[in-house]
Parts: sequence; structure tokens; C-alpha cells
Amino acid sequence: MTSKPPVSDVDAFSDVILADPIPMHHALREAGPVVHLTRHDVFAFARHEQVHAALVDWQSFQSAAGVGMANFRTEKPWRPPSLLLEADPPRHDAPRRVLQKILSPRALRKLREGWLADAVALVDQVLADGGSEVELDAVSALAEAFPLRVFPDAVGLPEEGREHLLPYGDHLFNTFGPQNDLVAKGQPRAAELSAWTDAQCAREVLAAEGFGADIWAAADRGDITPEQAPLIVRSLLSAGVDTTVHGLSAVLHAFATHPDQWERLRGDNALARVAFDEAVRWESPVQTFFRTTTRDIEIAGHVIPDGHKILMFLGAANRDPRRWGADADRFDLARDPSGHVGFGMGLHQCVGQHVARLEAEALLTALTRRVERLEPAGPARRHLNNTLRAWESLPLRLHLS
Ligand code: OVV
Repeated sequence: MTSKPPVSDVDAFSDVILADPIPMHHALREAGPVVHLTRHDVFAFARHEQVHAALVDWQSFQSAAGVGMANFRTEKPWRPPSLLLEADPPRHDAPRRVLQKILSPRALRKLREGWLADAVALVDQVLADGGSEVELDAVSALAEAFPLRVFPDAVGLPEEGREHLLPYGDHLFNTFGPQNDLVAKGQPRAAELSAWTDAQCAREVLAAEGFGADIWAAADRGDITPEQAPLIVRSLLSAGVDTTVHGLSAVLHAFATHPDQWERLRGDNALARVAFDEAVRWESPVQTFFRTTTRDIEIAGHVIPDGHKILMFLGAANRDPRRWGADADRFDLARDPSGHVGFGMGLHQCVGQHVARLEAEALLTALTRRVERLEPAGPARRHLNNTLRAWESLPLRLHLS
């Protein structure tokens, strides 16, 4: 016997929910393993078990019909689909294999020393004219400044136009949601930002060394086609900037509001990577992605028919007490955050995660050298996005050691 799943008429992408999705996450997890969101006509998973299961079962939950609300089976995508994010095997395989190697921990070793030094230089510069304490906005001064200092260079982008990266990403991540005001606000600049991004993917535009050149070299070897190369570069520019910025904002906010955890990190710098992953679990900079069912799927006695959109609440799964225990809402370096779905899971799991972790390790390590204590110096303000959990502003006071 099967029955209809529980329903909710919540607008999961309204300003009120985006500003604080935590109560909705709780309600959706409690409502059941699957909830029909009538307003969007999608089926929502908010528990870790179902989100994890959908992420690893790419055969039943496809990405090729889009990982946003739009169903590519019936709606034309606004940009050519990503060969990574919006593809399934076998089309996904070669692009994934190529990029995974280029962004592997082994390949990143040659960047490590330089990035650690760059982080020290940035932190020294930011703290330069302070006395024993410095006030700054951690979003612009650190979370944006550091990735923008190291990542475009690592890709091999020209200097000109880099200011387009964050607005492009912001609009792109909005477009995974419904066509609400956030999308409408980005619309006037979308063509310009998209054209700039696409233009940076050409071989002639990219530096002779870097992730971009590495992707083109893979085309020369025949590992991918020359037609695939620019789209794979585009994935780096699409997914590689806003995500890390908001991940860094998350970890800085976490430490500013959990001074005991900062103490702990200062006592053991090796915790920097765990701290970042715990912040990714705790805040889930990427809150949601969709899948599309490729067959009728039965979940806990409810049937989701073929061709329907599944909304996976990564942020809700990452705080599901069924998986994380009663203190799931706590930011805690003593926790083992592995198994969080903030980077996804399975075949599509974030291919840039080692880049993100290296950026975080470099920045946090540089900060621990100079900062004894950090605390909020004013009201933190959210930046609303249909997909990203982001800060607009994080005023902090840093007490220097
Ligand atoms: C994970 C992600 C986010 C946004 C864009 C892409 C990937 C892409 O491959 O274009």
C-alpha cells in the first residue's frame, strides 16, 4: 500500500525563509522522510538518510535534467548545461576524471606553500595599522579577499574583469531556485556577466600555466574534446569563487561566535581542515540542489512518479539530529564532520573541495598566528541567495597576540 506524502505550502525561497531556514528545516525533517512542497510542486528531502541516498543513487535521481528547479526535460536551460553539474554518466565521466586530477590533493601540492605565504601577507596587510585590536568586515577583508587573491591566478585568468566573478556566481546560484525577485534583480546583468565568463574560457585568454591551461592540455591529449574544454573551465569559474567565499565567511563567523573553539584551533593548527569541514556542515554554504526522478520511486510508502523534481536540503541533512545527535546545531571541533553533505556525496561530490580546504587552511593558519581572540563588532547581515547561505557583512573585532 502506498499513500500520498505529507504536504507543506511553504515557499522555501522566500526572503523570510532564506534569511533563517533553520525552523523550516526542522519542520520538514519532522514532517517525514519526503514532503510534497505544493507551492513549487517538488518533493523535498530534509533528513540526512534520504538526502544521502538520493545523492549516491544517480541512476534514479538524475542531474542531466538540471539540478535547479527548472526541468530541462521540458524547459530550455538559460545557459548551455554544465558537463559536470548537469550531466550523468557516461557524458559526465571524462570531464570529471580530467578535472578531478587537475584539482587533486597531489596536484595542489605545488600551490600550497605560495597560498600559505599569500594568506600571511593578506593577514599582515589587513592587520597592519591596528594596535592591539583591529576592526574589519570579515566578508570583504578576508572571505572575499583571499580567494580573489589566489584562485583567479591559479586558474590563469587575466586581471581585467575579475570583479565579474562574484556577481556571476551569485546570479547563477540564484537561477537554481524559482524565478523569484532574486533572479529578476540579477537579470539585467546576466547576459553581460555570462558573456564575460564564457570569454575567459578560451585557450588564448588563459595563462600558459594554471588549471585553465591544464584543462586545455587534457583536450590536446584527447582525454576530452576541444569542445568540452571551455565548458569545464566555465565550471571552475561558476563553482569556485562564491562557494569558497561563503565557506570562509561561515568558518570566520563560527569562530567569532564560539571563542572556545578558536582557542582550540590556536592550540592545534592541524584542526584547521576539520574546522572548515565542520563549518561547511554547520552552515552549508550550498543549501540545496535538485535532482529529477528517472522512474517511479517509493520512499517510506510514498510514490514519487518519474520525471519529478526532488529538492535536497543539504543544510537540513547536515543538522539532522538522527545523524548528528542532539547537539547537531553546535559548531564543535571535537566532532567528526565527515559524512556531511555540504560538498554533496557520490559521483558529483564537489570536485573543488581540496582547493576550498587548502584556501581555508591557509587563511585560518595565518590568522591563528596573529589573532588571539575574535568577536562580533556589530550586527552580522545576511546576503540572500536562492541556493547559497551567505553573509553580506560580518563586522569583527580581532584582538592581536
Ligand atoms: C557545483 C556547481 C555549482 C555551479 C556551477 C557548476 C557547478 C558548474 O559546473 O557550472
